[in-house]
Amino acid sequence: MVKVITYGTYDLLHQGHINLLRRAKELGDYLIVGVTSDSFDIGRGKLNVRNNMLERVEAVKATGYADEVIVEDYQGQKIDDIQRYNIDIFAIGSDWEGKFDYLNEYCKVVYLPRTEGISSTQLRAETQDIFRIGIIGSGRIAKRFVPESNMVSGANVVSVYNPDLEAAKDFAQQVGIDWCDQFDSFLDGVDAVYIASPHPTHYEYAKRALMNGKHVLCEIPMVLSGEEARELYHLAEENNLVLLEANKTAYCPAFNHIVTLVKSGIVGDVVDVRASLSKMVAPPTRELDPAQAGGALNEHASITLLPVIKLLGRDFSDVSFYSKKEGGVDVYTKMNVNYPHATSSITLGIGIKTEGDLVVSGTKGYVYVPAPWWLTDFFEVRYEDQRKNKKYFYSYDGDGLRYEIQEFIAMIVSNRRSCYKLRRRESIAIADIIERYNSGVNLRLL
Ligand code: C2G
Repeated sequence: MVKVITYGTYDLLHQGHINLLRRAKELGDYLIVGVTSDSFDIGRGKLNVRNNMLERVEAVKATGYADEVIVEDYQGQKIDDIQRYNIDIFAIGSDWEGKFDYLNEYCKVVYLPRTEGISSTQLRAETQDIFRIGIIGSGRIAKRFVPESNMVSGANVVSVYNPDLEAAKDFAQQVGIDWCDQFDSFLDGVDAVYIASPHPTHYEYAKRALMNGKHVLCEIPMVLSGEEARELYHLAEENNLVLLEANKTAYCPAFNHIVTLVKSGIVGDVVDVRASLSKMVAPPTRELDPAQAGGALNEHASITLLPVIKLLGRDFSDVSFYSKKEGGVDVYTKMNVNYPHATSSITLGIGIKTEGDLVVSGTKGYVYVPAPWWLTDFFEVRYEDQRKNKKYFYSYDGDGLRYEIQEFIAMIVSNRRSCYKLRRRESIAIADIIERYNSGVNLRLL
């Protein structure tokens, strides 16, 4: 019996897939089809897959060509499968010509002709609503947003707003979009906005955009007070709009996995979370400008509080801060967030350098994420008995903004107002802590 194996995502199953499966089946007597798992696809940068794994498996089964369907979940699995199932022929479409020659060592490799003129990418584009996004502010992060949004189907950045027309123009010409210095006409031309302006302006822009029926993706810190955060989420809810805080670590696959592993008890009960983030800056820069809500805490608390709030919750008992200030902003802040059964400490610096790692300590073991932990692509779960340690590797593609843009568009498309990766109440709790700091509650200066 000649056994054949082939693999694919089979999203929005189409005639090209069907032809491929038929040809693969004709190569032998028994066809095994490997369908990629959702997490494997995310890991290899396929963020736009529409059908979930079960739907894709069902679609492949319904073609009638597969004698057996298996799930492909990790890099290198093809070699394991070929040996495990005693495969004679590995078949794949000609778009992969040459890429799987390394499998010749294990079985015969056949590249089958690809069906021209049809693809999942094309089908997704044809059926995808396109959302026109306008960027507010044209600084450093805004520049990264444009290429990252090109990786997400459904997101189309069309214009930039900046009250400083020259700055808007410069930016627009660099990235090839329109510009505007009139906020109302800017809003008229978009379906959604990405707010990347100085921190103290976020609230007003978000409010005006929501009141004008626009979805909002807002850079961190979304706002500087809990009350403002509550008000904006309420406004979004009332107007049936998406408001998402662009806390990019929250949406990256490796960080999500840390949260689910810890929540499922892999390190026992969590008793301590320790996160650090330091990025040295040199003047002139907004991080050192008190008028622009500069300082280490305003700049970095949103990211570093994320693992604390996600893993220990919002019911903290007390928060204290220790800061070293220079020129009216904190260049170093140490923050302790304590809970009845756990503690956490956060070290932030823009004028003090330290190791930027994350450690989540529990009664059975701990999770260690090396610097820069907030761009999570690797972490290790460690135990007293080192033989039980486990390392996890992920890809963190590009500048990482694509994950939050993807989440934002998915929420708009599926009419979801809440995102489990960063709950509204978690974002509010973070804003509450930032507010405490800025009003000097439990703050000691060094
Ligand atoms: N295919 C085809 N004709 C098309 C489109 C796709 O013959 N018009 C083939 C592909 O070449 C592949 C199979 O259909 O053999 C599945 O394609 P995808 O769903 O796009 O999956 P892919 O990303 O190619 O995954 O481990 C996964 C594999 O590497 C392939």
